[in-house]
Amino acid sequence: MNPPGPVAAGSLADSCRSCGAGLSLLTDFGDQPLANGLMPAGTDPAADVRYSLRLMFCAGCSLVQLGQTVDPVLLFGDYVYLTRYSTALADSFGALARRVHREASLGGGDLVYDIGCNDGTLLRHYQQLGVRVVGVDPSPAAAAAEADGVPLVREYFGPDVAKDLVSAHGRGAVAHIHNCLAHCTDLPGVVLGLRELVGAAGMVIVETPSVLDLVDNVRVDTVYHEHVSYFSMTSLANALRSAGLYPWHVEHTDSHGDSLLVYARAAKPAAANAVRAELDREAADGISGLARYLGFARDVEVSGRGLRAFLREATGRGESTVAYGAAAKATMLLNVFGVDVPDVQFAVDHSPHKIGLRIPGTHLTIRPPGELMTARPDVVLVTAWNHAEEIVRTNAWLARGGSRFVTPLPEVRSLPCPQ
Ligand code: DWN
Repeated sequence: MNPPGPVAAGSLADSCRSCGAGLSLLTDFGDQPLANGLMPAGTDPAADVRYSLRLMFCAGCSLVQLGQTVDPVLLFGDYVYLTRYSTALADSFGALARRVHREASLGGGDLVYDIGCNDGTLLRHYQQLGVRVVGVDPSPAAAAAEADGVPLVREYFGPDVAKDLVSAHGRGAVAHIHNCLAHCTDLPGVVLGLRELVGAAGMVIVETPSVLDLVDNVRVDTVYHEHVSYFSMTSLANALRSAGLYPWHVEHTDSHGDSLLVYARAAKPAAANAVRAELDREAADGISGLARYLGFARDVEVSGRGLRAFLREATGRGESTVAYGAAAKATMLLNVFGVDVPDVQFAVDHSPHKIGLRIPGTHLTIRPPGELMTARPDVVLVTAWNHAEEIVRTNAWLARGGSRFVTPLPEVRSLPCPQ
């Protein structure tokens, strides 16, 4: 197990952040470091601050959520994640902007909001389509958006910020929130704010990882302090309806395993076939019962044992392993499973905001991908598994040179060597 560091208290949630009902414990991951809390190289992992990390279930509205929250300023005040370095995700935003622009017949007079807009990747696509945009993001990533000419407000979003935005810029034809609703501690306030932004006529588009994908594919590395909520269509619909927003369409996207992409409006939809079908599927699958989630803790144990054994045997054979992608997921995988140097020697990442830093709770430093030329590891552990196809493609030379690319979850799987 990684060195125990100083433990700081988050604020304990004794009731559901969406509906207020009581919570049951699902899985206790102990004290873990902050996933994006990258540390200066050469500092001691034993000094890295840790926070309790427990998954809870609400029988009232089926929302899986964290049992405590960490101050958002600690999570996002020094945020190193920029969408543009997750190229597949950035490309998917381009396609989505063009599609919404077409299907909603957006014109120059229309306004698109993006909550948690990060470096403005999505909004820049709308700007290229001649649509007016406003982003909201309190993190340093927003500086990149501003540098690219994306108008934005550096605030933590909520109903008051929404009112100010509407009086300053007007109602939005569309309000996007991608991989951000799960980060919002004041869930009812944020959905009320979304309703305020779009009024009676506009559309809200939410993208968020699916809790069933988390449980069924043991995506334990996506459980971290930034993610306070883990949605199903059922729990998301409950949260949206509390603010008078009604889902009328849902699709699945693969930017982070399996995510829900949900379209909602203030008006009750005449027909919402895809939503109805998703809700029925989830109900048949026991989504509202604690039992549906109880196998997760055991599966996490099994996956951890498997990965540790794989890495230790490789080290035992004198083989070297390098992690690819200093993603938030990498921090959690390594810490929750107790993996560190020498079983994994270092990590590589192409984000200039991460290179030169250390993955918290571990001794792994983050180096530029170019170092693989000299290191030529026997094993490449693709910790940014949601980008595995692209990472293998851009490093085909390494695979053809004999390095084995593997993904860690739910069990260690070898990736085919590109022809
Ligand atoms: O919720 C969150 C999700 C949406 O995104 C955030 N809180 C943080 C972030 O999670 P993550 O860090 O796990 O995201 P990614 O997109 O899986 O991160 C991939 C990492 O891999 C980035 O640091 C960029 C890096 N990368 C690389 O070095 N070479 C990515 C690709 C595609 C590459 O070729």
